[in-house]
Amino acid sequence: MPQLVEISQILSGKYVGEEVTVRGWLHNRRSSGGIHFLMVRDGTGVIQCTMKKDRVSAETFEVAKKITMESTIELTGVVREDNRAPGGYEIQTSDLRVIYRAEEGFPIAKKYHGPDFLLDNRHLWIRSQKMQRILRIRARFLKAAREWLDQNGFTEFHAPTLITAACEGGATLFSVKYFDREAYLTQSWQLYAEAAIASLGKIYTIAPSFRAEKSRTRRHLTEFWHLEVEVPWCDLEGIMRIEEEMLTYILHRLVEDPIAARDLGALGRPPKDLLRIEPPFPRITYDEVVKILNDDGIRFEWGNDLGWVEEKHLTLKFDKPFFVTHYPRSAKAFYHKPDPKRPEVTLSADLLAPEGYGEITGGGQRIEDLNELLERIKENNLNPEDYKWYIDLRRYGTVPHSGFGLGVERTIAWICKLSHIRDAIAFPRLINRVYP
Ligand code: NSS
Repeated sequence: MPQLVEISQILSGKYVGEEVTVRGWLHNRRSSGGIHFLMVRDGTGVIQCTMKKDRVSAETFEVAKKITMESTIELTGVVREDNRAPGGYEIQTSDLRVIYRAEEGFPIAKKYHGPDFLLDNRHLWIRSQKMQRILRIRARFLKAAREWLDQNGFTEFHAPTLITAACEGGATLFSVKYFDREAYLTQSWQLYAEAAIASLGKIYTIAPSFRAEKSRTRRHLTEFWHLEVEVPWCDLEGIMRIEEEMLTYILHRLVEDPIAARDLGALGRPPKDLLRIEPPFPRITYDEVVKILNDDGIRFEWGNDLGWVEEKHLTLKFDKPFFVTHYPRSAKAFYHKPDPKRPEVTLSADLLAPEGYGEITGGGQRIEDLNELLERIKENNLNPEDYKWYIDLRRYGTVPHSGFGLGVERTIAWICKLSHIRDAIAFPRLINRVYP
């Protein structure tokens, strides 16, 4: 058998003039005169394979005529450069073997399907070119994030998923029956991360977080992937620098990678948009945001958290990510450190993606003082008993520290210019969907 190769390698220009074998799924087929055009997909890419009647046996030509979509096949032929072929290369087929013939009637046809149909058939829809591209970018995004964090001295740390105390408020906790008591699914690794910095120093995680979000929006999942970072001896400005450096590195790595760059372009994101993003990102205060909104005729009261309408309006004014800092203590969770110069606001920062997308990270400086933490727990009507071990951290070797959490799907949605967060993950969990 000629050498078995990956389609991505053919598309990168290797193997021109050589005979190769590819193995994959029949993505599509059309015939015209004496030629079959077979689109073959192998998980690394899709390539056009032409089959001319006079180049193969009559039997093989007949097999190709009757083959069903999504059948698994092995195909051999010579690679040619051809700018009429999608991707610029094609295989001139000399042999074709069907490994498993798919049933007739693959549910996803070449016609418009509504979002519910595609979500019901998500196990098949993830084979689409669009989903392939997004999932590849997502994988490369996380690889680049790990690279940056590892190169900069961060240690990966894993926090539990089953927990007993809320980090981001009780309203969005999923409760789980834990033998004869109640437990919850984690909303964030943060409280455990604050314990772990005294063991490992600078740390990060990439893990799922859960929120029982009751609203149906284009930017909320009930299960999302959270890239979180926690750093001892770090203040608000320090953590914003880490965020902008890390995100810039990731974006530039994506653009430098020919496959990711091609995927971005095909999804409607010109790679150069990402290449011009460089630190420092603009920083505006919450107070300035309130003024901008009201000046623009959007009535917004100081003290509230920014919602979708406000963020959308604001982010349309920017073409790179920017920080909103110093949110009021009434709009932020109990662990945020009040600004010593102005205790009604916190040393917090959210990073907002431009072009109408909005918040992609949340974070800031944490309270390190025991009494201040006790006071904030009380102010938020939380039970100190539930936070006993977390409070302990302020008794034994407390330290100024900061951290943030980046929503992976929100960030991917912005990078790939998606209109809904559900397409940034293979099997989205939404208020009305846990299947398939
Ligand atoms: O609630 S956050 O703003 N902050 C935290 O959870 C901190 N405890 C993180 C930390 O400092 N370690 O959530 C962080 C990010 C937020 O900016 C979004 O990008 C994302 O997590 N996020 C979500 N993505 C998708 N769906 C939902 N429901 C969601 N909630 C938050």
